[in-house]
Amino acid sequence: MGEPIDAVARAAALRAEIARHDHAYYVLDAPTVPDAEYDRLFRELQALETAHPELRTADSPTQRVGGRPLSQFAAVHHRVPMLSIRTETDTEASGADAFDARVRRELGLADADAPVEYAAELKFDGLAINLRYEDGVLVQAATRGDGETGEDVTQNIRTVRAIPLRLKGEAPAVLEVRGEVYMRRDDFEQLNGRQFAAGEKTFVNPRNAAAGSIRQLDPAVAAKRPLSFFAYGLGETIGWPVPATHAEVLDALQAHGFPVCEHRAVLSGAPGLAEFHARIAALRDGLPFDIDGVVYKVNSLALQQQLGFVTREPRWAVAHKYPAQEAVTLLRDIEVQVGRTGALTPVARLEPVFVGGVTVTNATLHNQDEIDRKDVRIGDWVIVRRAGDVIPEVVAPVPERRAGELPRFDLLARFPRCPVCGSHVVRGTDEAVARCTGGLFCPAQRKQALLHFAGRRAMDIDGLGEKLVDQLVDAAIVKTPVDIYRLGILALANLERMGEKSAQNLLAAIEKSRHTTLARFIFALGIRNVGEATARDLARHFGKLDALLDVDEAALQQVPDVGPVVAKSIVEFLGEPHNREVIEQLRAAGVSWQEGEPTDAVSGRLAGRTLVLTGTLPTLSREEAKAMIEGQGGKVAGSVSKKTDYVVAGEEAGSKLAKAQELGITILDEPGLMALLGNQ
Ligand code: I6G
Repeated sequence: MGEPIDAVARAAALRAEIARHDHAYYVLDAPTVPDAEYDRLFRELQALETAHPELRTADSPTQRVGGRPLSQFAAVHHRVPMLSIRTETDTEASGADAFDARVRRELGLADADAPVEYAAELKFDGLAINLRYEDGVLVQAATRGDGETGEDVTQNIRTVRAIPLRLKGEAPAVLEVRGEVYMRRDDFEQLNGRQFAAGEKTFVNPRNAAAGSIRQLDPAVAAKRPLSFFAYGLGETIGWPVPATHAEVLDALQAHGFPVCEHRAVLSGAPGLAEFHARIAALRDGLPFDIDGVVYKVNSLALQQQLGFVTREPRWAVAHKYPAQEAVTLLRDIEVQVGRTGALTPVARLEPVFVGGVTVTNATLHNQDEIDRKDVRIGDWVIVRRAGDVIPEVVAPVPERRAGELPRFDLLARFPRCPVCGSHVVRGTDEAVARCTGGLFCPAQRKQALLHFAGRRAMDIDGLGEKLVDQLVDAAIVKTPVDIYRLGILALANLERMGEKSAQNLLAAIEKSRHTTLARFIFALGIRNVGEATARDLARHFGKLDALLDVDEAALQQVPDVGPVVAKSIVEFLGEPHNREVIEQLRAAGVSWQEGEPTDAVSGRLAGRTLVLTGTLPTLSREEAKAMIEGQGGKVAGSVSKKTDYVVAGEEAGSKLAKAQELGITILDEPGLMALLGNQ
């Protein structure tokens, strides 16, 4: 029984429309419809095909995913062998000269003859694939294998949305298109993030991720992998008008709906090739995908035929490489580098290796989480990557080369103290980074700490900016903030670009800064998580510096807006003897401020407010709640009246709660009270 004409026509129209949107989105990178509209079209087609299964054609976009898992891939014989391409490992311009000279010799050209015309493209770092279209429909996709026989990966290739399921334009009897399946770097990073979060294996680089995805036996898994594709050549063709040049072949493939990389050119002779090689080298790090070189082909297909092959490699093409961006070497040790903010970055000490054009001996490991994610251990053979000017990084270990059990690396266990200043190293519960608590004392943090100390909102030393701090620290004239107050005219005037007048101005500014406020002084100390507002709250709450110096975390949390994280930072900072020393030396050097009384009782958040407690609170005892309220200047009363501002009610609150409701008084639970106290 035939299907209703309407349904047949509608399904065909939907397939064509969805294919158009896919092409716009995945090939042209220029979406034409909102996602919701696309989804609606897709669902309509699915519904039609469910009602009329006969309408489900091989080129239907609904068929991109849905194949069953395989037990193994079938073998595919390539009707036209998939050749490999000769590589030119001389990464200099001379590599291009050598190829051009060979081509000219083989073609019997004399020096006086015209330059050869070449087509140049990028050498994408992915997996080569042959796509077979019969009567315009994708019927088979295969890997290269040994060039004669590959694996049938059609189900997985169908999931790659940039690959058309039906050719645009005139459909030849047979058209085999060759190209590279690859993964963009941003897609790769996101995929690895998702894999790690799901506790699944992460991939070493985009190439491995692409190849692994195409070799997946379960197409549902492959469908979740963000793969891309570039077409670059032909296999078998029947009934297809083959153009005269390679550049025109690429144009024709583009017209059939394939993605063809925009970075391609038709060039003249060796100088053209060398120029292309250099131009792409400059672009390389900014490309959204990895390449390992460029490909040159003699542009004329007639000349290609004349040149023919040596063994399995065409004489008319070459891949001109760039210096490899990855290499394998031995991880000898892990040390740490202390940054200007006190962050400890683990650094791999490597057996020297040539990568990305230089010899690399150190590479970053970022932080403990990254070490765990990659499972890198001292003694491992590791893959090191250096792309462009970026800092070399350890990408992954080579698990097959791990000699027996190696202990896991634990940064805090290995570096409980800062290797630069000996202060304790800590890592916040939600922080990826471990930090030195040395602050003002730690030489690694010295310049940063001094700049902060002298800043306009801190001690406000006019004229003590970045350049001067650099000079003073580099000349070892200033080590800690105290040294600023010991500066003399001689030391200053001898500095570069500093005349006597400027030196005098600076000394005057330093002198002026000696008299400050407690809030500014606390802020100037550069305690982590203590900003200007918190410093002000601390000054107001404690009134005197000595009152602050020996408090514990619980007492600190009585201060408005000071929660556990800030309280911990303060206690850690003040717990370091070096920091105490700096504070004492500053006082001894004459830095001073007006001290006051603790002021929360009159100016705390609850000053002038009356609260009533009733019932049992979930975590706070009545005494604790009372102390906290009073700590903020509030009063706790025994009964509810019109003068009551808040009633804090817990479990089994009785008549006081009823009375509060009657009087329309604001009722708080424990979290509400905490919020009121500024202690969420
Ligand atoms: O034209 C090409 C561009 C890129 C290629 C090529 C390539 O590799 C990523 N690889 C081969 C084997 C051939 N042409 C023949």
